[in-house]
Amino acid sequence: MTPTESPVIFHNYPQSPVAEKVRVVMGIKGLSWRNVEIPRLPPKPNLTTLTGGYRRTPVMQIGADIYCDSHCIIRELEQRYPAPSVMPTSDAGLLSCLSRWTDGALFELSVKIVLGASVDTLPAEFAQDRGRLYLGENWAEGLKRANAELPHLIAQLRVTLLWLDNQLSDGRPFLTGTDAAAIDAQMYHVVWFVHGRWEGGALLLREFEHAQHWFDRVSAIGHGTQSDMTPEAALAVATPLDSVTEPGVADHDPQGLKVGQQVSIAPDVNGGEQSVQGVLRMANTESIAVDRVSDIAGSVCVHFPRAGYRVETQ
Ligand SMILES: N[C@@H](CCC(=O)N[C@@H](CS)C(=O)NCC(=O)O)C(=O)O
Repeated sequence: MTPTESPVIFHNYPQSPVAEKVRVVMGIKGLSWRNVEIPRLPPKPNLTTLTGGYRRTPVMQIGADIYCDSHCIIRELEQRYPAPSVMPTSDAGLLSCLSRWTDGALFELSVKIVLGASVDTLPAEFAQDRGRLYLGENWAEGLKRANAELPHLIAQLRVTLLWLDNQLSDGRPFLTGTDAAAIDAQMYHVVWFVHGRWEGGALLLREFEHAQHWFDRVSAIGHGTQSDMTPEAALAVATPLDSVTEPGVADHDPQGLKVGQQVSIAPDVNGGEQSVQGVLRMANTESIAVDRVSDIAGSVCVHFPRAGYRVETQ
């Protein structure tokens, strides 16, 4: 199989809101893709053998290139499949800034609402895993606090729904105008999560007529065309292939990164996560990629965004 024939392989699970964000982007682009279902809780050996330890959801694989984080995935999809664009207006820079908020603070708010509201019914193992990932070392305390201050958290989210409603009140179908954009998916994944997983979510959204219609419209976009693939088959796709990523470090790298250097990369949050070790292959302002050897899939190149990730040199 030549690299250009390699399918988009999406490692995810149905309940993941961050995966839903990317599934909607694949829907906007009308892509055909292969679906590999991964476990909701670690260990995820068939995933981490590809990523080198990154355990979050989702991860995209194209041949021997592995893309971690929805920001990195959406950027790569836009480059490989530019039409239709998910940046259909001339606001790409501003919308990227806004997406740091939807994917960061706004998503974390929705996590607190969903976990805080279900604190008494969450399976212990799930509470411990997601608590530590999103609420730090004192996660048990954090869960209790989220439960106690639920009305405050909902008041915070309600403001965003009002802003969405205002943006859509001139009758535009999508947030930036007539065409669906990445920012629709980035806003939608938070609303989808709260709507589906907090019992008051549907009622809250119904307060905002334009936002409700927009939610239904984005939901009708669908996910493109997906077909299931086993994790073993996904690993076998990578085995005979090499990464198609051009090596090189762009000028003025603030960390002085160099091709061939050993680096470790991890989300720059206190989530108790393992860092990914590898040999630097490519770095520029927005992205970084390392070469590593998977014990099952052979040589792979693992990509991350620079924004929100800490790169350490050894
Ligand atoms: N910044 C990451 C966040 C990913 C994230 O936190 N995903 C959640 C699922 S929605 C997760 O990884 N949960 C733990 C897991 O799936 O193991 C991205 O945009 O991809």
